[in-house]
Amino acid sequence: MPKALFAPQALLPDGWAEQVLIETDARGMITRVTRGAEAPAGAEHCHGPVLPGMPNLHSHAFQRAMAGLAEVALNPEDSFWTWRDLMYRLVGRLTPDQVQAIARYLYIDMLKGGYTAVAEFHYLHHDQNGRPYADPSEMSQRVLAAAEGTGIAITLLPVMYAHGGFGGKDPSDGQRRFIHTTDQYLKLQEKLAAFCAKPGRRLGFCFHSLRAVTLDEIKAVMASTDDDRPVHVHIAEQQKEVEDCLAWSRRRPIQWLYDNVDVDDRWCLIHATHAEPDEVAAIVKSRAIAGICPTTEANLGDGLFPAVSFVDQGGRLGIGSDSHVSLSVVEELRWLEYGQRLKHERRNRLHGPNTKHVAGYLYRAALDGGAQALGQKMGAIAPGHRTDLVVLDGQHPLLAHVGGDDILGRWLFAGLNRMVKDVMVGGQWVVQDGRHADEIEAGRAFAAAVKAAI
Ligand code: NGQ
Ligand code: ZN
Repeated sequence: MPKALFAPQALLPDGWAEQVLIETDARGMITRVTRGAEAPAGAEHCHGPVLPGMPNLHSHAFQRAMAGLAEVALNPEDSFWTWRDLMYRLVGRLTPDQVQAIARYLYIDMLKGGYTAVAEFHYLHHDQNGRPYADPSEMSQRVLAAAEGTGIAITLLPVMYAHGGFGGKDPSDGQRRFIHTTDQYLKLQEKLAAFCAKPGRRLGFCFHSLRAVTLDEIKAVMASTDDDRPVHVHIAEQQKEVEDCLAWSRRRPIQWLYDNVDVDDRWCLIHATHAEPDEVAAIVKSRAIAGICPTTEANLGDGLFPAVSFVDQGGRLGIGSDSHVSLSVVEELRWLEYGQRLKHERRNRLHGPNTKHVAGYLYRAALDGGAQALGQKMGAIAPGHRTDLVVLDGQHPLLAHVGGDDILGRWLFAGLNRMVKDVMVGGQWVVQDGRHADEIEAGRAFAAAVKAAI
């Protein structure tokens, strides 16, 4: 049904506005936005500041099952790689039912944290023995079903994963559930294209990392279609990955990618943590998105992306919750800025040419970068965009007497998820008064799935 929504304050593409009327069509797309309007009879009133909902550009849904359980110093050398061993143990056991239950509850928590769309970087494809399911798209279907049931929009990124190290090394046993030949991968893409051709869904290409695919494989996948599907890849997250890439090719991972592949604005480089100045400049020039996952990068001891110089040059970025140790827009954006403050020993590091307001810059940049990375028309309260909205708690004392970007400053630097009151995706309310209609039942199913799996 078409809707008329009335907001006391709303963040529009050209700034904050008051008394805003947002009209939508039956498909949940915004048709008209009027500032300084009167609320027409029958309009739904939003009881607080209204923002575009945030895209989450990087998720491995199943990892929510182990979030917080790997924080035990079992080995003095604990690192990303020992965490990965623990993660592979979980991977070895999960069933399709469990993956769906875990993803469903995860996506509800994402909605409650202010995310209205997710890019699911999905590589758990096969059964426990590494054999494709009777329907090879089984696991992908489970992830799509989980998203649909919760109301979150999704860009599904089925992952091409063929090798266990640079130069086409054989995969390890722990990776058996991820592996495709190029032909198998392209068949999976073809099948999923039909399922993703509906509102709230998008399909993209995805290479797990340069460790997992060869140049020929990248080229074959990229040549398989001329549409503008988004393309995601993990890159340069850990020093060991950089060292291994140098040993193999005498190039660093980002350097190698730009030397060999035509990277453009369809691409999203996940992490890009260890980027040298020439690599930072190459990413900026290509207009690719840097997909930063601050809480996971901190949790895994990755290092800090050179965000200050990237942003100063006009680089585009977005945020992802990745391993899901946090499901909060607040925490990702706050730690993106705080990492740079701690590194540079200065305040207010990330801002743009049009705003010196850090929270205002971060929120807008992550909206634009996230929408580009997911390849969906969202991230703005403007005609032609999906009606994905977050309504903050207009009664919260911290939000009283502040306006404009100070609203974002309060929320992102002094607030918490609790300030998210209502959330709408595609014209439907999915969170109201801080709750999702299915959260209790989905929480029980999650707990049962995790109990059986770990
Ligand atoms: C992943 N996760 O694929 O889930 C990776 C770890 C790898 C993060 N990098 C595994 N956060 O990179 O090989
Ligand atoms: Zn990842």
